[in-house]
Amino acid sequence: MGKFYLKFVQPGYRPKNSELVASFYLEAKIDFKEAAGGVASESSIGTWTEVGTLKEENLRKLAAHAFNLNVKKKTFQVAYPLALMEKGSIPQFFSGIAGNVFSMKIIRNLRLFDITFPKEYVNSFQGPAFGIEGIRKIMNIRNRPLLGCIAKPKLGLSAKEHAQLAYQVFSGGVDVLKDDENLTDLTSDHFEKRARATIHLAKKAEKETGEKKMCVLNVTAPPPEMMKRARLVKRLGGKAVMVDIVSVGLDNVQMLRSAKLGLIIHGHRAGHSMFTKNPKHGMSMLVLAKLSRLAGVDQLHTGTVIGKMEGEQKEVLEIDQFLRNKWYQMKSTMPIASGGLHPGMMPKLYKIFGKDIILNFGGGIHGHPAGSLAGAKAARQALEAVLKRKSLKNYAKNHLELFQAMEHWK
Ligand code: RUB
Ligand code: CA
Repeated sequence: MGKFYLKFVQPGYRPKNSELVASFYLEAKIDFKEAAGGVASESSIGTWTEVGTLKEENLRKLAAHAFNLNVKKKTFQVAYPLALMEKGSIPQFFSGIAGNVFSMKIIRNLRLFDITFPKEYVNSFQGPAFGIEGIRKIMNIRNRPLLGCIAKPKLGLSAKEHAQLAYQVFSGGVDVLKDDENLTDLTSDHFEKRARATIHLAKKAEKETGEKKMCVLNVTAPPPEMMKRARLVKRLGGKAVMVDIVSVGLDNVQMLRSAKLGLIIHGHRAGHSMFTKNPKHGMSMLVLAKLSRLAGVDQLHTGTVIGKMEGEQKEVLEIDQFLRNKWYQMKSTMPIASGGLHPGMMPKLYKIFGKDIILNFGGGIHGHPAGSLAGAKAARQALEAVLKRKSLKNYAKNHLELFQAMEHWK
């Protein structure tokens, strides 16, 4: 078995521009080199033994090559010829490169921590329909982060209460109000009722404030229902839908994108830590972010650095930078920092993330001692202070809601 796998190892291999190059961390139960070859074999054209049906010519043309082996660091790379890949297909990517290899007995731990895709492969995907530029145009916000809010409690509000909450935070200065990840179509809060009422009140808030307001409605559901709900949002004049990318799968995100509904796709990543959290096994959030951008996500949750969720600064910034950077023909994706944030954190958030970000507050708005409207005002005041280069402490002297927030979350 191991000897056959060595056919897939070429330590000094120089990958071609047309190849995908995956970077792995590997803890093997057998010789490292043989195991690395095993990963290259099983994720490309090989199996555990020689088979007469595999012609030498095909082996030469289609075999993936393990190279750049570092036994001490337990890392290696695999170059995959483009001919192994179905262009424009996220499912086929998972079935090959992120497939059976994670189940092999010869492996104790295996992590796909990065991947580079060739131009032809990237350009075969639709990618985001809007990207950062498109979102800024729709929202008419040029030079600052977008201020987002998650309706809270995450479940338990009626559709009417949810819409009224949206109206309050929009009036207070929030740009984007989103459903939470498990809020779909519930007996206590029907999707259609929520969508109608929330979009209606968002339009009212737009007229009153002169600002654009975005409701992000969660269409996460089995695919036909997901599509039905997205079409409803479009008919109602909505701007965006949210989808839980791990729950529905990136193939269904591709389907949503292919429908060309003219809606911004907001990607919530609930559940990603099942395979991204263990640093020795699974797939990194960076790889998931690359795949999400290919699939067509316009806005993606990537971590806060200082909030309540996992994600070190180096990792989060690397992901965010990737999402904003040029990538062949692909539009950008706007990162979202969300989870455990409150207005007092605004200076740090702006310093870490800059302006191309959605700063998203749930508890940090609705937990304000004077209520959600005051919470929204406090968050907007904090953002204003930062943009005017004033300290929150000074700004709070003339801004009651910010003052109250800072007293509350010391
Ligand atoms: C945050 C929240 C989101 C998290 C998800 O609410 O509801 O689901 O942002 O995490 P709150 P991530 O502001 O009350 O903490 O964005 O890291 O995927
Ligand atoms: Ca949530």
